[in-house]
Amino acid sequence: MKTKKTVTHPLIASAALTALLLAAMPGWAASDPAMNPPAAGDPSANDALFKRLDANHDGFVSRDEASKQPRFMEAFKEADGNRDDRLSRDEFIKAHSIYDRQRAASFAKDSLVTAKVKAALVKDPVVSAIDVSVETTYGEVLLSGFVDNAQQAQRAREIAARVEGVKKVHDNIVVKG
Ligand SMILES: [Ca+2]
Ligand SMILES: [Ca+2]
Repeated sequence: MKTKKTVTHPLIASAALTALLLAAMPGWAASDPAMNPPAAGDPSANDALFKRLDANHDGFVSRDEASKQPRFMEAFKEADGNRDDRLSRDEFIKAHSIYDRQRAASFAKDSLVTAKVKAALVKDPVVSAIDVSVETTYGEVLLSGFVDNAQQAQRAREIAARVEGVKKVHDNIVVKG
């Protein structure tokens, strides 16, 4: 697959591609407030998240309302003590702290996966010399950067996919024209 001449301004092309990719994968938008909610330890932060999720302002966060927060449902179920499928203010405090704990555990796992993928890429003779950056979110790896040919990109994807803990590989690698 040739990309020659289509990429006249690699940086612009890359930015456009990144924007496209972010649109396709909302989970990757690091600046999205839903992905970076305030921490549970701070009561006013807990209040702010509650207000944001309680869309109909009835003083409860319903299952439907909670689904607006990515990966919140596990904490929702655990914190819904009276099993009425909605979180009261008190239940929400518990849910928020469970959610924070899970996020912290995921971040730790993700940094480990990132380190392992980088190490695997460095060891490979085909891709060691190229500049590919690695980001991991909930076990999903995003590779980005520039390579000289499609084989290098393919190889980087294969190596990343084989690393333990990698659930999925997203490819944002641009083949230089
Ligand atoms: Ca509500
Ligand atoms: Ca409840």
